[in-house]
Amino acid sequence: MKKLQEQAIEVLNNNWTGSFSIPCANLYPFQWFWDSGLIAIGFAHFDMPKAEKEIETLLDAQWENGFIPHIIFHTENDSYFPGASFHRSDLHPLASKKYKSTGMTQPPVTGFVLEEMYKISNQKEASLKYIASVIDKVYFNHEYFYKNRDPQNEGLVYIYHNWESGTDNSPIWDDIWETMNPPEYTFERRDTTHVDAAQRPSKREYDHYLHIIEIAKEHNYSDEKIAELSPFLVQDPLFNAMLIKSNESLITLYKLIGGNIDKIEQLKKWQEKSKESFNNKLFDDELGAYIHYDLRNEKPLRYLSSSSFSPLFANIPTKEKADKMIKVMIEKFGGEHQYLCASFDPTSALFNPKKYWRGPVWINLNWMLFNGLNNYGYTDIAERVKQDTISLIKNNGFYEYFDSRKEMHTNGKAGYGGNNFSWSAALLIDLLE
Ligand code: 9WN
Repeated sequence: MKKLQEQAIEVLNNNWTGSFSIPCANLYPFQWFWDSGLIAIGFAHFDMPKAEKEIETLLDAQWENGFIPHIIFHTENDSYFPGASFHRSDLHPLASKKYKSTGMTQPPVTGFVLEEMYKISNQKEASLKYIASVIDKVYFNHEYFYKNRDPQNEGLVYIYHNWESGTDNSPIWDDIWETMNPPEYTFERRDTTHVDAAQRPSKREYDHYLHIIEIAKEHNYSDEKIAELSPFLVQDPLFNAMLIKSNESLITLYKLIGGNIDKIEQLKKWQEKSKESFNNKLFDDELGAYIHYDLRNEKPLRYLSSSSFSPLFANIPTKEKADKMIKVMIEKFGGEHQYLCASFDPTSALFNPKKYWRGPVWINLNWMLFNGLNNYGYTDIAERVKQDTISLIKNNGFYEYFDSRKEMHTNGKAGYGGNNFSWSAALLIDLLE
């Protein structure tokens, strides 16, 4: 049998289209924002030109206002719903004229991805030259967020759709669905033709997803109107942690490049304010970790999920807060029958270890937690996250998500969603280095 690394490389090469990667054949046949970034980290270990091209293609789809869309529809393909003709990015006056896309975004990983690529590179000079040629686009993207997605000027940006979070059907959003009553739309799902419906969101959940987009489309994806009217408006700790981590990387990279004093100053200002608000507003002392905040209904969404621990990756908590978080992670997510780290609180009645973001383990979150835990010196638990990640993939294959219950892992059938999934392969390569 081939070594795990070789298998991972094969998955990535098979999902490479020539100028970007798809996350998974049939299920996700286009380019996705945060997938692209995480995939580039994997490629950087064995094929730097592909890693660079991946990011270049993503940034080529940037809008004139700095926005980067969550899906770029490079080709026609009806194996995914909703596609380009539903999303209609052309409604926005500043949308890319070259590529059709969605009118929503995803966690901004590109900044820290560039730094990871630089660290991995064994040709630092060439790598820095490449980074210098693309970094301003990433800066422009961050500027877009702070200018357009922070209506109360807190240093925390909002997401207006659950698909922007990347954690699509988390039970956290259930509270928001209760505030809405969307029409019963008629449409043909494609995801459930590729994956068992028990592992995917429900039809009613999709009605909510589509409805938020319909509202945004009625206003041509205007940020002002979305901030005013979208029934979904959330400050997400994972999303904001990605932005903060990426800010930090941009500072490091601009310093290496030289010059760019104004940008470095601005990035530092964003950092200071964002980290302060993040800790004041999103840390829940009683729960002992970070939570989401519903900006539309002005209320905290008091649930624990793997996103609650992601700020470790961006050096946001103090050591004291981090200690609390580790305790909660071990007590609630780290029982002896659980693989780390379930995407939702295994002690909650809403936990569902088979259903997408309602409980299964995801490799991208594990990769972030592994790195975050190590940064803070929690090396034992970091090692556990790493070994769990390797076991999950070794025992089941390169799936999209995995059952977090150890007892389910007896027959190699506890991997769910899409198989040969790109970021599971990419981040495993990085973990094994
Ligand atoms: C919607 C591509 C994406 C990931 C998301 C994951 C899933 C899409 C879907 O797949 O979402 O964006 O149709 O279910 O939740 O994190 O980026 O891999």
